[in-house]
Amino acid sequence: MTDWHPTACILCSRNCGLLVQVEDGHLTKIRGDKNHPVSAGYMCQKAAQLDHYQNNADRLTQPLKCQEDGSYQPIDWQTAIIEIADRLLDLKQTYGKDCLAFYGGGGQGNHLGSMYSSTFRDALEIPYYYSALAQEKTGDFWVNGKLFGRQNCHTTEDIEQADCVLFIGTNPWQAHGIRNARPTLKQIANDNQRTMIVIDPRRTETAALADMHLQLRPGTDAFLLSAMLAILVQEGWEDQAFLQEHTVGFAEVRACLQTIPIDDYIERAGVDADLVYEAVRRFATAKSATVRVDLGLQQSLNSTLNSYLEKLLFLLTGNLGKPGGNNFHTFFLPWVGHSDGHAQPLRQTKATGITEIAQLFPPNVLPAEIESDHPQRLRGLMIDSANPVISGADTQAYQRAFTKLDLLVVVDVAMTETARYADYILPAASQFEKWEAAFFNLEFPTNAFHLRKPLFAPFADTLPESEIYRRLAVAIGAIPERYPVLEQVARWHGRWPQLGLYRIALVAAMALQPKLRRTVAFALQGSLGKALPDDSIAPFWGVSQLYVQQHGEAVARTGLPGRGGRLAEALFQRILHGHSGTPISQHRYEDTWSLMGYKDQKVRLAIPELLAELRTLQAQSTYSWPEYPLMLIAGERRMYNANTIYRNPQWRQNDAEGVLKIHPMDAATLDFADGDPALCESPWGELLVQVKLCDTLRPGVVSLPHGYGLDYPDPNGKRTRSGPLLNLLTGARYCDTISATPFHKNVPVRLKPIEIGMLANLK
Ligand SMILES: Nc1nc2c(c(=O)[nH]1)N[C@H]1C(S)=C(S)[C@@H](COP(=O)(O)OP(=O)(O)OC[C@H]3O[C@@H](n4cnc5c(=O)[nH]c(N)nc54)[C@H](O)[C@@H]3O)O[C@H]1N2
Ligand SMILES: Nc1nc2c(c(=O)[nH]1)N[C@H]1C(S)=C(S)[C@@H](COP(=O)(O)OP(=O)(O)OC[C@H]3O[C@@H](n4cnc5c(=O)[nH]c(N)nc54)[C@H](O)[C@@H]3O)O[C@H]1N2
Ligand code: SF4
Ligand SMILES: [Mo]
Repeated sequence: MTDWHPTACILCSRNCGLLVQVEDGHLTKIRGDKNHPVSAGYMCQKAAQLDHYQNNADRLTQPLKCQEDGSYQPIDWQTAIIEIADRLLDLKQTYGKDCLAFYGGGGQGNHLGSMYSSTFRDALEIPYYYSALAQEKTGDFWVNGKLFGRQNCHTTEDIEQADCVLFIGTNPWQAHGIRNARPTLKQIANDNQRTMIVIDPRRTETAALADMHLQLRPGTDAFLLSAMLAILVQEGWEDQAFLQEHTVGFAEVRACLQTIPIDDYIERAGVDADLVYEAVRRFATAKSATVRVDLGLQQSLNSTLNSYLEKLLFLLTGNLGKPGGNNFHTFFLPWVGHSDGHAQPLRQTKATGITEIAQLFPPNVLPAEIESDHPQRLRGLMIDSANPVISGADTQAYQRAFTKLDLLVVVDVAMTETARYADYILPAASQFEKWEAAFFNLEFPTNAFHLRKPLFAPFADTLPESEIYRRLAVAIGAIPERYPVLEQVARWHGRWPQLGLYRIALVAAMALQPKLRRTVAFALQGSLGKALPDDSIAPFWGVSQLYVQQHGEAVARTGLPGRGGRLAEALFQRILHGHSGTPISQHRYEDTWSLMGYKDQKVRLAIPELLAELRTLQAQSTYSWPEYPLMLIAGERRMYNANTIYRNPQWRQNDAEGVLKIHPMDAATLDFADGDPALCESPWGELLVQVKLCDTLRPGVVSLPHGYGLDYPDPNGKRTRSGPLLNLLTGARYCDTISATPFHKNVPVRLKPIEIGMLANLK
């Protein structure tokens, strides 16, 4: 009988535990792993296709260097590493470190390498770190900083226990984002004691299960949510005891909310007023209520303000820090930073002057930073685990800007549209060919972590990122090739971890050599790593130590023995041997408050910048694109899209074309029938699409899927683009003023019929 091996799905932030069978380098059978502490056997239809990630025609096999004629030739690892290191150092010396940036460093499932890439980044002092997170979540992080004292005080949702669940701009049925989405949603729908409310311009699969659906006009969340909050205070439904005990600033917020013209705002949002009043009543009077949001709220007009308003909903009703509410969670490895200007001055980009949030910079400004004529413009860029030519707003801007870089290095498993602009392409081993882990450990009260063993040896001449960045760090002179003393002590540790000798030696070495402190991930890899099944996992020993220092009691509550260093050792051993994932901490609900940034544990409800924006909302015109009468949702999550992780379009079991959904009324006005081709034009670009009539949309709204438009060889070997490359339609400057997150969900467009004869001339 063939063995089932534990691993995880790498397609979305849930990282469901899987059991797989393998044969001849293929994943042959895939099912959910019941032993996974969070997903407990769940998986969705996308995971069944994972062999398309592992095996496809675009897998990179060896390092490549771009030649003068634009072609790529193989180059050996050592030469590539030395040339890249020299060119990075040379750029830094010639133009100063501000000319360097890093993008990505971990996708939906491969975060282990980011411990090494971030250490390399720090060692080279690369100041600008761009990330896909900063085109969705930085508005949220900024608000968290103001309300809770730190930008990484991130809240989770206790959906399973909530009496009332409010989903705003998210469709968990398809996108997941919550634990075991489909059974969880069905459970709420089948329980008439509980209420599900959805705010979405489409009647999504989630909305169809809901008790109430507020099908708003896209981009009007700030109007609808502020009207809901105004109703809440008008009716006196706020939780006075909670506000008194846990917050300051309510009077100021209430004064602002009392000026909201409720009926006008509800009308602008285009929803039925009675439905809105009833939704507020149900939410505010439920025993427990939680708010779950995602891109529909964060990638739409007023995005940072929206993030504030949705949080006020659970804060004013006292739903923070209790079962069935929103709660702070721990991070096993804190991958969201905090930028407050105290530890070091806040960094700003040179050309667009955008300020860091959570230590991140937004992809929306990247092309402008490269194309600028500022003397310290961006010249050297490293991209790892991201495909911004496809996924960033304004594809044309990326294509233009990337040709103006002095150096572009791409680390990926596949030959991507972004890699085609690189000077050097470094091939990474796939996530099933190396030890891996995802840092999306956002659970509360029980948090969990899953370290995965490789299923296969690295393909061809590929390397894991831990080794790629180690070699680069050695080549720039940041770390030694070996750590002989620590390595020796680590051997003893391997035999007698209970003596804690390695810990003492490491602390002493860091005290003696401050440089080692900055590159400790590599020191662990090069010493303790030698005594472990794989050197790349050694930093988790250090991470376990830090996690226990901060959350020791919660770690002990999971049933682990000892305290301090011993407890950390026990946690590390459990992670190392728990191949289906393990719990790492068990908090009590009241502990939520100790996870907050402000020492007095009081939420600062009034955010002056956003209250000011709220006061001027009325003057905001609801629609300012008369030439573009339709509103495009540019990036819907469907059955068969998964970012740009699968390259072979064959993985899709339906919707190969990635159709543009349009309401039958709009289709009738424009004289379109199902399956017609159309030209979709926005103020920023145009795209050929195929229309599909769909009455679940609000009239006036059209929708295209995210993650299409990749080039892949067809059966004759000819590279062909499949489906809409929708970022040809989006604009880099069409974004939030505070966070620069794009307004992808509210792109103004118009549709034109096209003759079949015109097709050949179009993109
Ligand atoms: N199948 C699949 N699942 C995925 C992914 C994938 O590519 N495919 N990607 C993963 C990633 S990276 C992410 S970030 C998540 C995103 O997960 P979600 O944000 O849940 O998914 P989306 O479909 O992008 O958008 C959510 C909803 O917002 C609605 N919406 C559009 N405009 C507005 C508006 O103005 N206001 C409101 N209130 N709603 C609006 C849309 O109709 C849509 O139903 O999904 C993850 N899961
Ligand atoms: N218009 C529009 N644009 C969007 C969105 C939208 O809704 N609308 N959604 C946005 C969102 S929420 C997100 S998160 C981004 C996602 O877009 P990106 O940040 O570009 O990330 P992915 O598409 O997940 O691409 C992951 C890359 O990692 C590579 N990879 C896979 N495994 C490994 C590995 O082990 N090592 C290395 N080095 N590489 C690996 C894959 O080959 C792929 O090239 O797209 C955004 N773009
Ligand atoms: S795509 Fe997300 S929800 Fe589906 S199996 Fe993978 S991790 Fe789980
Ligand atoms: Mo995302």
